[in-house]
Amino acid sequence: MKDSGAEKKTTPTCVVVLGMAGSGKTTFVQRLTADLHQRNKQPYVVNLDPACREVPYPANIDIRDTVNYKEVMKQYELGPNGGIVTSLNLFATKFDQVLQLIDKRVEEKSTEYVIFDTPGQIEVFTWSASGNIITEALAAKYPTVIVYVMDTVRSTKPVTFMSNMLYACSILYKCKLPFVVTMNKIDIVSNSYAVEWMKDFETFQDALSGETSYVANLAQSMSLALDEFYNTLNCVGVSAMTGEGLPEFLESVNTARIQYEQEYKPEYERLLREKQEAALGGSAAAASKKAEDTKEKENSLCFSKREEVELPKNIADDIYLRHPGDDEEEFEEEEYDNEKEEESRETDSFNSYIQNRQNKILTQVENAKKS
Ligand SMILES: Nc1nc2c(ncn2[C@@H]2O[C@H](COP(=O)(O)OP(=O)(O)O)[C@@H](O)[C@H]2O)c(=O)[nH]1
Ligand SMILES: [Mg+2]
Repeated sequence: MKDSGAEKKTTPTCVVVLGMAGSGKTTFVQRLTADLHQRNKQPYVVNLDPACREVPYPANIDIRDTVNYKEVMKQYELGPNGGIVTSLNLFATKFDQVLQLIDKRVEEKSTEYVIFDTPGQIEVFTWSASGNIITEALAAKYPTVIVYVMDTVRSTKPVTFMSNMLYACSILYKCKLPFVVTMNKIDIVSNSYAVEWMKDFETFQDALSGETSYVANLAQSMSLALDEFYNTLNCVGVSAMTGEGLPEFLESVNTARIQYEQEYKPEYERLLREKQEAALGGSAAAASKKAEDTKEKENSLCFSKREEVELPKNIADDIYLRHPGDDEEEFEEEEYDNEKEEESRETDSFNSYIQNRQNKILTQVENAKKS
């Protein structure tokens, strides 16, 4: 790895690890954390998965210490997915405090990497307001890199590979942050097939030609579009299990950090300047109204979308937030009983049907009596 220099010591790179469920995000964060500790570069690690049973690495901040996702599910009658999304939304509203903790750590100790493990289901993070808030808030302050973990074993079919790449591409266009595609599990299947497909368009077309399904034509056209995406992509093969490929991965993160400095940051600053100039150009009255509207928001970097976060209407502030290490509050392990809930819903609707029916008959009898 290149020497990071004095500046880098005080400005860590935020590494946000995303990927499909089971691609190996948590295992990869565990391996990366252990590797960095060995290199005497203690990272700052944040777990953003509220439904993770056990976090297999030493997390400096763990969402589970703040939001109890099972309690959120119970109180708002949400299913497991709703519970996870709402928990992350709740956490995102407090993200300014997370930033303060990171700042504090960076001041106290040289920290090269701040690593974020995200929820198992990718869309919880990528298609929710909270994912946006978190990445935007981080990227406004620190060099931030998205690490897209891809399961090499599950992507050997050309169409599956392409679907995975399209997903990666959509995240790239959505967040516009530098990207490292991390092809994981190379201890089982080498990622060389994927590298070949990405480098040589014709090889991929050949692989696709064996495809007989109706999507084959669509896949061929899509792969043309993806060709451009592949050209500029940082791509690396790793094994979260054995640690293979980690030095190359750190190199890629370094390259992505440079891309952040050279591309993302100037663009971000340009947009910020434009916004400030527009605000100055407006009438004094409009400006003062705006200032009033954003008074509270200005103190934090993650204000921009706070109002977009969907929270249950009857939520009382902090009701589900508890403090790290408050072990007495340990939530009882209790399986969410879908069947029971379904049954109770069915009973309710049956009862209301009977009630309606009774009312109808009574009205008919009354009418018959009258006539
Ligand atoms: N062989 C192998 N298995 C892996 C690797 N990375 C993760 N796994 C396994 O893949 C499964 C899912 O991993 P996990 O980290 O929980 O995935 P997540 O949902 O993305 O966080 C687990 O059974 C891991 O042991 C790897 O590099 N090689
Ligand atoms: Mg995980």
